Amino acid sequence: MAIERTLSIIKPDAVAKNVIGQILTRFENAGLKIVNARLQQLTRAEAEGFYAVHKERPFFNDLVEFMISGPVFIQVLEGENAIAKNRELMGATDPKKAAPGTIRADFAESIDANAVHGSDAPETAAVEIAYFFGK
Ligand code: RTP
Ligand code: MG
Repeated sequence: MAIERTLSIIKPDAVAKNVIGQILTRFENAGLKIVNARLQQLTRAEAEGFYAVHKERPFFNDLVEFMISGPVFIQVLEGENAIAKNRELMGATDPKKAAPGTIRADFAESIDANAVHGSDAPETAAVEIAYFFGK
């Protein structure tokens, strides 16, 4: 199995709920290592750049507004199959459809305020890690 790195973001709703630690514990218990991290208030330009792939989607403006509504906790997770493992821990985008015990099932409010982001493929993981942490 490959050792991968993935970008994870604890979104403003979960930071406001004071559950950064509980979410990081889930990553750690699943064998993912936090190899870089910081708490940051995103600017509008940073949020728009990060979600540029969704620029034409109807939810883009709401998504950007939400992502700048408060600080986010951004981290790089490393481990075996880190990208898929993180997506599994997160659960489905819509918390109503997320499997019981997943981060979104337990901490997310709605499809908009859904607690966490995780890269969805090796290519996007590399781009997203470089976007926030450089090479
Ligand atoms: P993420 O990128 O944040 O890890 O989430 P994801 O892969 O599960 O979902 P994606 O399709 O990449 O969408 C990015 C974020 O946009 C918001 N969204 N809203 N209202 C809607 O229909 C809708 N669809 C997506 C969510 O916050 C989602 O996480
Ligand atoms: Mg996505």
